[in-house]
Amino acid sequence: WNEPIGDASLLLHGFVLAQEEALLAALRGVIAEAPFRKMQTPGGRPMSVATTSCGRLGWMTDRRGYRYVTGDPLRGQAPWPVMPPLLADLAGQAAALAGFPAFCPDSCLINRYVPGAKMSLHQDKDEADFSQPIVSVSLGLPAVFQFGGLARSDTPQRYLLTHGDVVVWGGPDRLRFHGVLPVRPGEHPRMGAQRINLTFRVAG
Ligand code: MD3
Ligand code: FE
Repeated sequence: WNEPIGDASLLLHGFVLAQEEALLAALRGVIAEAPFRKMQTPGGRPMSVATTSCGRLGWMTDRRGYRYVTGDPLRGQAPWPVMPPLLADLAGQAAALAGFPAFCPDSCLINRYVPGAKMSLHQDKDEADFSQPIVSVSLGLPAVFQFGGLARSDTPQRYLLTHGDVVVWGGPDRLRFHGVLPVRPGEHPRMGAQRINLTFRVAG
């Protein structure tokens, strides 16, 4: 079912489950080409999530800052894997249901959380056009998502994101602070002891 969670954000429970196997096969292909790696924050601390990307632009962070790049730093600036059309289509369909009919992402950031990994409250501000929504797909172990306000100090709402859930974040919600609480230990029948989150963006 579809659950509005903000002025212009929509949680589509189980939206990708009908295409679970094709989606996982596409994801495996991307990861085989551009493996997960742990990046460093500009402050020099390792992120607890491991990341990779597909699409024209991939997100990275190192001592020089957060940014999108066309070449994978782990593979000699080779282009990021092509965004599998199935993934781009699913993201586009979800965005349309939330009122964004022409969503054409040029970047898909893939985050892997093992138990204990988390993402602290932050805003996504590295993209060029904040009028474009972000679409996320959650896979594997459940996680508590924190959805705050436009100020870091605003008390966040909490939502449980589970395997197959898709969220479209747009309009005034696009710049809300958000984060993920530490993933609890567990074993997902299809994904094992991990959570994988895909975020589709128009970055450039
Ligand atoms: C709400 N990832 O990669 S996805 C991120 O589960 C990130 O890996 C989280 O935050 C994860 O930047 C959350 C959901 C998400 C993504 C971007 C948003 C929610 C958002 C941007 C604005 C508001
Ligand atoms: Fe984010």
